[in-house]
Amino acid sequence: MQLAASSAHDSVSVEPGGGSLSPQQMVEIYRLMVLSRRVDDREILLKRQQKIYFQISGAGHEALGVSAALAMRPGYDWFFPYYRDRALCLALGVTPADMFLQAVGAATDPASGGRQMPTQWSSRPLNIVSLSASTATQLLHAVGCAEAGRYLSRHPEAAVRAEGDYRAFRDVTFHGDEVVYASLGEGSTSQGEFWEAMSTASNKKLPVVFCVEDNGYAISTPVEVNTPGGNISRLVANFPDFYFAEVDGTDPVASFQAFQAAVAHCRAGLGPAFVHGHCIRPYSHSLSDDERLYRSKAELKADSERDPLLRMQRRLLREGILTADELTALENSLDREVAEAADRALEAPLPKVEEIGRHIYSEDLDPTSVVFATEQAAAPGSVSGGKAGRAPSTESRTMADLINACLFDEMRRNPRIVVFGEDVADASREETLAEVKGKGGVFKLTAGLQTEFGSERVFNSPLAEANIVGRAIGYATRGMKPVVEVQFFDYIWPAYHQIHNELSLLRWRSNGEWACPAVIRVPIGGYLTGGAIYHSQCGESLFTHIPGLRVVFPSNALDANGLLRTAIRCDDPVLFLEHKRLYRETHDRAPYPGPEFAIPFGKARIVRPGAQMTLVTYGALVPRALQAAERAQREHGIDVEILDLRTLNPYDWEAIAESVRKTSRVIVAHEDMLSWGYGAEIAARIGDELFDWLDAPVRRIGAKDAFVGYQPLLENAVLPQPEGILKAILDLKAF
Ligand SMILES: Cc1ncc(C[n+]2csc(CCOP(=O)(O)OP(=O)(O)O)c2C)c(N)n1
Repeated sequence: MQLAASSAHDSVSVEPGGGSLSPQQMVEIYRLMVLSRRVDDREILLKRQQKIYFQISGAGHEALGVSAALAMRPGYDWFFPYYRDRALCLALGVTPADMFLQAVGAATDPASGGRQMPTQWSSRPLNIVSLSASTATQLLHAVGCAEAGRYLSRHPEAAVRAEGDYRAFRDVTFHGDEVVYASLGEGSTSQGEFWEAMSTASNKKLPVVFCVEDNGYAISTPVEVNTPGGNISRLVANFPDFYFAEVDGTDPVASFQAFQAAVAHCRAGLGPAFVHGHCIRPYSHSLSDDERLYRSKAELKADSERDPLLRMQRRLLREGILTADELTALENSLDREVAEAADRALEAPLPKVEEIGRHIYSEDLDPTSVVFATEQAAAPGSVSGGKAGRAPSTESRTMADLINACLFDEMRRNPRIVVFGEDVADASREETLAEVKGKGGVFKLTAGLQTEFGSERVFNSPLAEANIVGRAIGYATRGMKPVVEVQFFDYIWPAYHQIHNELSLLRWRSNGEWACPAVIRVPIGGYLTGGAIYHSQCGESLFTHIPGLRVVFPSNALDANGLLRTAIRCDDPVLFLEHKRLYRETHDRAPYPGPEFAIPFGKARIVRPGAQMTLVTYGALVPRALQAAERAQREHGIDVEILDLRTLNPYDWEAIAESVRKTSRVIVAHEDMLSWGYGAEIAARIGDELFDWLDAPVRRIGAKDAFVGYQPLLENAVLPQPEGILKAILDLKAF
């Protein structure tokens, strides 16, 4: 194994030998390495005894983990490790007892309270951010975390907690030179998020140490299948401003020297670092895997000769740092420590089943609460908001205007807000702003924000949706308030993984220790005449199906303003869906309602009171339903009540129930496809809970289970139209 560090831009020679490490440090490294292996071995025993439920080991990775931890500062630097980083976590200060509490799924498991598998580390005091089982997602969080640290050090005023601020404005800490660690296996470098994270870290010269722990396999898939040419260092070598080191990751001294240099490079603000450590995987992928099924005997033997524990043991003896007796004594004492910690964990209290719903949402701030009921208190029309400032104005403004105005207001109010996404800046090349008006989003919703608040708070992301959401999560874990934009709902899918498995879950999976109350604004929907398949999509039920995520879908300018304000001040992650067709309509305009105007979530609006039938809807179907209801009244004398849900999670069940009890007939209508759509849930619940009140079956209206075609005839045929809604009203009345 070569010991020479290689670098395209910056290089370091990693010499064999103890270097700057004292004998005591060498012993401490060995102690931590053995401790890590012993915890693994004990867990394997417990798993075989069926006392724990899952085991995946850090065996073979100990030298890398311990040396990375020793080169960094626990509780000062930030850590986004992966499941093999047991030794890293032990060296940072996680105890064997904590690990066994994870393994048994105890209520007192500090990482997750029994919610996550063991090795999904988390420690708030140590700045180890709770990780999921998804490979490589955490790298983008690390990037966002590093950006937030830099932002806070340049804007210390943002760290000050203003009087009266909600819990959403968390206490933040920063030092100005903190470094962020992010690790992964070599197989996971195939994930797009790895490349997205490397790109942004390089572009912004962020202090992130990426550590690839290369054990040669991703479960049964050898390195050359994942990595063209078989060596990830060669592929990343041209990323600018990186410090690169490729080391024998079974040698803690070489690894420590590489990490020391990497951390120094990052701390000095010179850019990110990439440490590629070649290590081994002596215990199969996990206890569910048997590597003898796909690895040759010769290969396994060669690996075992590189076992980092054996090599370190030999070295300590060879260099006279420990005698054989001292080694044995050390190992025996670790055995006792580990056995005692495991025994204690087996006695630990188990999680309470009735608490399964805790920490899905914030327990500190309820977005349905009266705190946000400032609709009445506002003075509509008193000021204009937005770029123009707060000059008196009573003119009606579009939904686009009032969303923009809300962003201006909130950014003025809260220095922790950052806005990023594709094309949201006025101009990435700031110098051109002297002569151009600026872009400010493809729909101009963020126009003027960069000019007003500067390029550190409003900036363009790369064209990569997972990058946007992943970085937002990283920002939010530091207490920042990212309000990001995904340019079109049709292209949210690369970010779906981040939204589903990370954004919405962080609070629950960490048992309330971490949260990421970010806002994702997304233009959505059709009725565009020519929008076709890829600019007309809905699909909100795929997001309302995710616990932990608030989903908002306003139908008019005033609601959009008030709901966006609540979204931004809320302590939960929010998906804020903005219907493109409604952005500049004439019928849904309103005067600017002032900078404190907010609407609580989960409060439907009665758009049209009626006595004979209820029509539950939202978004662009609100004006279409209204058209149909007016005709039903005028031409057929049917009095339809229309409820605009405004927010889809939470939704206003009470308002629905009250209306249905009054009318006994109900239609649920939405623009998204009918089958498995949002209306199915509402209809099912009405059938379940209000059956006795119904005089007719619950009807649903939605798009055909097809795609929106480019030719307007094809669009009209697929999306629900007022005529179709009217027909449903007549049919239901006749039932
Ligand atoms: C996004 C995602 N896809 C698949 C998996 C299932 N899985 C878990 S670990 C793993 C292999 C990872 O290999 P590597 O990155 O080389 O790390 P190693 O386990 O070898 O340390 C796979 C495929 C997952 N957890 N996440």
